[in-house]
Amino acid sequence: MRPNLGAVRLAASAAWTLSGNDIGTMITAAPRLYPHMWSWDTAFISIGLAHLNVARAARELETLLGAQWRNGMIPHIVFSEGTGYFPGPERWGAAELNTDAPNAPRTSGICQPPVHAIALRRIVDIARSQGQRDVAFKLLKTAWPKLYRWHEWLVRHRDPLGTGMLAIVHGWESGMDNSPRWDLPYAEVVPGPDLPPYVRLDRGLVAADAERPSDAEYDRYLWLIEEMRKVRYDADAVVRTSSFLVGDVFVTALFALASEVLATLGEESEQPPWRIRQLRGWARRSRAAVAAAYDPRTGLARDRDLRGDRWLSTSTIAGFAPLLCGGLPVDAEKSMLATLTGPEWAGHPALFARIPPSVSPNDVGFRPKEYWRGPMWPVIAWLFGWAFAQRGWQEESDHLRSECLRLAADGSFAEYYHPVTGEPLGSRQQSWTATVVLDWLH
Ligand code: 9YW
Repeated sequence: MRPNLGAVRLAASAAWTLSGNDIGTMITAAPRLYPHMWSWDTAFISIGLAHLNVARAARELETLLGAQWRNGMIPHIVFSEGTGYFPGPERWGAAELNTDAPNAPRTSGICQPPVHAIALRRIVDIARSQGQRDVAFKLLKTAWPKLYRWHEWLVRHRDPLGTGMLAIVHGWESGMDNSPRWDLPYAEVVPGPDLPPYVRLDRGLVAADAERPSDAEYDRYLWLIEEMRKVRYDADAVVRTSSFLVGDVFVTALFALASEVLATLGEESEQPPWRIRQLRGWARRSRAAVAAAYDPRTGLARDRDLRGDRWLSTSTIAGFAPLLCGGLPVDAEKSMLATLTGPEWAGHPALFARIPPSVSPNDVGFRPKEYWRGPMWPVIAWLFGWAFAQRGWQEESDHLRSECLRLAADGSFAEYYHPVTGEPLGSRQQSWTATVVLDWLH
């Protein structure tokens, strides 16, 4: 029988999970599989921490921001001293090759989705609700300029067409590593004979190999790092030379949403008005780019392969990106919301919980155990739930919350779940799963 913890025990185990993953200098993404700090995980982790200890949450976010590159990029991994994850700092060689990268802590050379302003918003609100206005204000004052520089870096270096559609140079940057969204562009990434040999460390560690990306996928992930090393992680040279360059509609929607959030936080902390205006302008442009990616034939938004100069119409959860940031005509938006909650997606009769899986169970490419090719990821449900509440869709937001809490009631805090059976998959005690549960329980 599947365990079913009550709210109090579930909250206590979530807190226990976070403290178990606290190695003193940081909270790692997961105990064995991911013994370091991941950029977007940390944004979510700090939200959960805020419910337990606001000062600790502020410190966690500040640790990540302390590893920001001099050019403004927030790196996708901040390495701890821990071992057991590949590729580690030596394989990336970021600090050796680029003077913008910090020497300590060591970091990777790419980035992840810009959800940090959303975390700052949550922490500030939680702090205020607990009467800790001073902690909130201090965090806002230190974090805001850094997040502004991060958004500025994205606009300066990742908008190659100048349309507001932000580009990624590696599937890892999307946070949805092996999503079928990237199958076509990855097919054009051909690892060269000079790909240095490597040994994967994730095999057989916490999950069956079939729940992780394949070796052929890993060869391509590693090859892209080689390409970036050749241009010493120079931001513009990477965009010019990477054999993978895709306008990511989900990242773009998160950027639009987060830029609006950051602008409002800027008003609350008396930041320069021109910067606030600029953030709203970036949000507007990226919202328009997301709307322009909408395909009326499928009712979903598309990514844009910038190397192949083609739309990528693969149907995945990312196609609902416009619901995060708005910008679609009312009718299109209504029907997209109905699709998300309807029988193709969250309302599919076979599902364990009524939350959207990463790929529709009706899709030929649906693989219910395989990472971003079918499983449910609580953190993605949280993002939609949070955005829906902002957009005034309270009922839909509450529904995602209660269904996701039902999914997570087994207390495993799995990295992802089988959409049909609710079986926990991937890592257990994954920090960001614990954190979204904590936020939902408060
Ligand atoms: C990897 C840490 C990270 C997440 C990503 C997820 C996975 C790591 O784990 O990638 O080595 O493949 O895809 O979104 O940040 O939880």
